[in-house]
Amino acid sequence: MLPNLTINPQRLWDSLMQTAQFGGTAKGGIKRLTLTAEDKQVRDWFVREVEKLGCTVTIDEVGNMFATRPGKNPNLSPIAMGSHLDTQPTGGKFDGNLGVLGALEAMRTLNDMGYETNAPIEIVDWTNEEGSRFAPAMLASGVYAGVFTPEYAYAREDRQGVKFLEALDSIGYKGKDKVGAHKFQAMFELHIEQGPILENEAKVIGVLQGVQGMRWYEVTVSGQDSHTGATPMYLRKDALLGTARVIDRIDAIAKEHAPYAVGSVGLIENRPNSRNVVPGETFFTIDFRHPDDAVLQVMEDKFRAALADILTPMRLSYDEKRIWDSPAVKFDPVLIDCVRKGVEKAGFSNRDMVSGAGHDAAYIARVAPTTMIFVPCAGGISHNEAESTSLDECAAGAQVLLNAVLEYDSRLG
Ligand code: HGY
Ligand code: MN
Ligand code: MN
Repeated sequence: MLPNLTINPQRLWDSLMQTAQFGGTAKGGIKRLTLTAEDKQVRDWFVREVEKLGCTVTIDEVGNMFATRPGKNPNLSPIAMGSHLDTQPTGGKFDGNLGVLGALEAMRTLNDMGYETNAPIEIVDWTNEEGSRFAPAMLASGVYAGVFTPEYAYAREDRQGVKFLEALDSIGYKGKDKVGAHKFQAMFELHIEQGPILENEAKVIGVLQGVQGMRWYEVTVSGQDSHTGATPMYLRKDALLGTARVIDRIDAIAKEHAPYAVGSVGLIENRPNSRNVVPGETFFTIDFRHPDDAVLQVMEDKFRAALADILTPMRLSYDEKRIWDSPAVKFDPVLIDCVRKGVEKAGFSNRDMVSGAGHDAAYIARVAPTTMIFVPCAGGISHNEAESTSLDECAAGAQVLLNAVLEYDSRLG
């Protein structure tokens, strides 16, 4: 019979609020871009906290951190609870943080109760989940899963030209462990939903079935800088105008594949960005997502046709490349069942769902049985400094995470 180990909601909340100061913003969010001084602050804090619990910490060559608590049987591969501590530039307090700190709370509870699991239990902090500073997203869990090489990750540059490896070295978190060498037998990831479904249905827990497919592109449009006063409209090669028309078409493509398709342009650079120069060049990014990879392909084909249809008649040239393709993912049925048992034990309302957002779990599912647990966030708002999730919702997620891990562990004994 599994013990009734109850997490400490206030302690979890206090850790969430305490670490929110690392990169905290005036609007109550967090700006903690990966491999910055703020990321180092929260990593240093995390290492101190897990070492207090008697964990051993190993760090791999792209900065993924593994904090392992011993179990009865050292021959059993660890059961992992992972997520990320990096944030968007205008991120919230809970995206990623709840997954790592919820796992910390679960581990603190095991220690409080002196409970010995069969397998070792570990917490994982995956480097650069957000993909905001260094594209693509989930970069280091992708290296761990063999999707990218360490060299590919090292060479990724932010928009200031700083390379991933330089930044990793600058905060002292380039570990010695070969990426992928540190094995675990399962991973559970707790995360906020980042969308409105759970809140709209007044459900507390999302029992995840998988993650939708995602593709990212980069486009450079080239026209001609010219004088806004002296250049007649019919002679212009206005890269920004062409880009604006493409952006509108991207929105239309997503709406043509409603209700699940989404299409966004989030990053745009306009050059020379001077009020009296017709812009000669733009750089912008596209983010397409859909649960069905075949529909994603149709969206991509339409997008590429639109570039030619719109830009060529405007005498604009362009360079387009797909920089990321993360196919739709299905999670492991055994782990999903452990989450269901964990939810039943805790007695929370719940519903099955697929994640709209990307997560490290999407890549880790390629190399180990993986699943996720969601809790609501207010108004479904995330990637926003106003991101908000209540103490009770955070506690519910951490409790289900602990219950699911103990359910899985009990099947090993
Ligand atoms: O892009 C995503 O879905 C994740 O937040 N990195
Ligand atoms: Mn996240
Ligand atoms: Mn995010």
